[in-house]
Amino acid sequence: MLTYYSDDHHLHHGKCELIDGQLMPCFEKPQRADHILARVKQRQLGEVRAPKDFGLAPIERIHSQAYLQFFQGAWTRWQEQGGKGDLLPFTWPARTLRRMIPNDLHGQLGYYSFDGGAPITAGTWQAAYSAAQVALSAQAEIANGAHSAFALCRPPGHHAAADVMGGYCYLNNAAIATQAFLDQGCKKVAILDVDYHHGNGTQDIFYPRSDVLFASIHGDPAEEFPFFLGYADELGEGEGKGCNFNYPLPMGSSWEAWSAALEQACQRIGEYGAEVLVVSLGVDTYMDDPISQFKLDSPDYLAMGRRIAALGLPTLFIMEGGYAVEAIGVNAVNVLEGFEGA
Ligand code: SP5
Ligand code: ZN
Repeated sequence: MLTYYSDDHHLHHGKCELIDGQLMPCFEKPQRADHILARVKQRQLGEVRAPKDFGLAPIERIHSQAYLQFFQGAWTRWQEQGGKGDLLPFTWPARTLRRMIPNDLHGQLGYYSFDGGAPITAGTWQAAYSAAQVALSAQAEIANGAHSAFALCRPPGHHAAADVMGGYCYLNNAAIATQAFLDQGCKKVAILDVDYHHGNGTQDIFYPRSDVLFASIHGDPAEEFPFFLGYADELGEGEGKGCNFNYPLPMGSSWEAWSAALEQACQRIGEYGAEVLVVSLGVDTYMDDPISQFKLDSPDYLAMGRRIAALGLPTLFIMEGGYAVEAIGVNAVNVLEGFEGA
């Protein structure tokens, strides 16, 4: 299968994040994509192509103008203020406060984010913009008849909502690609989110809609980030009722429990009658992942790919999380090789 990839991801390299009370080097770092790319080449998965530029229009189909303008201009504003270090939020409009859009940069940053895990650096906008173009380029490949394609996106996207960044995510690559399929005439798209964390941004974007089915297998939000979305009783609203399926699993879950959830998710996707499948491919379900609590092993990712392939749908794989950098290439490419029947 073809891989789309842009070196621009190197432009985004945040310095630190708060983990268990300590400032740690960002887990979401450039070496992640470098390792995956190396494995794609080593396994000769297929040609690696640079993305085309589809411009802002397909991104604006998902993200609000105000949010995009804020994100695109935030670093320059920070520099004009003499800002040192990464731009990070420190106050959010929690339940007791009003949802004002203040004038101040940090006030606006709080308004447009839900956690302190998405630092804005000099190159963050360009890296995120290029990641969205990578997703759109792989999407176009499938729209033009390919059975599968791999968007090696970085930074990831599934925690980003229409006007909210967080969880290492800025632009929702999977949602942008999904909307592109619909805008090109597809009637029903399914998104399967296998990242360890619930894809809260993707769920929120499509929650009231029946043209997208969202299914996510993840650490129980009662115990795990993002905590405030991803419970099993979230089934969609309005026309979207019955088009959202969450499979929260306990900490320590291994392939046995995980694959049972995958079976149920695949059942739903089959019943839904999707024309295309978008996979939010996170491999932070791996046993040695430094911030996650599932116990999948490398061969399990081959089985994951085989089960996804059995749906028989044209499938767009979009890279999300995975922080055990030494194994991330093997695990991500194992899904793709399993899919291809290798
Ligand atoms: C795309 C993606 O995978 N984003 C994940 C963002 C997770 N951020 C919160 C991390 C909290 C980690 N807590 C780990 C405790 C380890 N002792
Ligand atoms: Zn994740």
